[in-house]
Amino acid sequence: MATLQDVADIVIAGKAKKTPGVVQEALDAGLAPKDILNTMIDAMSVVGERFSRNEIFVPEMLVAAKAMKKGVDVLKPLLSDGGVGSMGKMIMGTVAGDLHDIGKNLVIMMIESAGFDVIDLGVDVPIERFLSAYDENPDTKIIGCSALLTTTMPALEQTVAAINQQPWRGKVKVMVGGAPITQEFADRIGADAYTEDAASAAQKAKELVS
Ligand code: B1M
Repeated sequence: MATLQDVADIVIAGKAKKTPGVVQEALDAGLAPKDILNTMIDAMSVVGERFSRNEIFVPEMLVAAKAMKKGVDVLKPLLSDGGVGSMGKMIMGTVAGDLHDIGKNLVIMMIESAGFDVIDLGVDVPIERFLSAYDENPDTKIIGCSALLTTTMPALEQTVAAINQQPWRGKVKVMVGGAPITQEFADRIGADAYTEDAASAAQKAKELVS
């Protein structure tokens, strides 16, 4: 029987092969999927703090991220309600220069669960790719952009600025998020919405299209 502490420990240790088993054991012990997910998110914060203190380095961050992804895979069917596409299309990507995708993937998972059909552009997405994805999918209701580094906040600003210049801007909502982003920053760069986490992103997406 695994505890939440076991889940945190296995993610922090970056044991990607063992993580699914520990997550499954935690579920079998009756722990709630949302609590297990939040534990993994908190574990990534611990990893980040250790990185900031130079106690660990990029490879350790990378293996922790892989472990978390494997754990999320186990939870995915339990966290999403399988809603498909009824709310319309959303384009999502992490902005140019930024390789972080765990947060974006969680947002996608929750937004799909809310009934959106998500086009995932991946990480390090150039401005032109956000624009061409809209051209390929002109029925898109929302474009979502993640930025997880303070150094990629300018790329987020430039991406939103480019979207704001498009003739189709009035037909689409722009949503932004990521650890360094604030409501104030989102307002300043001309985004329509900002949310702090994946659950509120799904809620906000529903509000934006209603
Ligand atoms: Co990086 N990294 N990293 N990293 N990394 C951080 C972000 C950092 C805070 C660590 C630290 O120093 N404490 C720091 C940034 C500091 C800063 O910005 N000033 C940092 C750094 C410095 C770097 C490198 C520069 C390190 C280096 O090379 N020297 C490098 C940059 C690479 C690049 O992108 N160009 C780098 C690399 C990496 C790895 C590749 C090793 C790996 C990423 C692997 C991957 O994602 N596949 C990694 C990791 C794992 C982290 C930490 C440890 C964890 C990130 C994470 O997944 N968090 C992170 C430390 C930390 O976060 N405390 C760190 C969990 C995730 C669920 O949270 O991403 O915030 P988050 O997403 C949330 C919300 O932000 C929100 O909802 C999500 C779910 O609740 N959200 C949205 C996100 N997008 C949204 C969009 C929305 C709405 C909400 O609407 C559209």
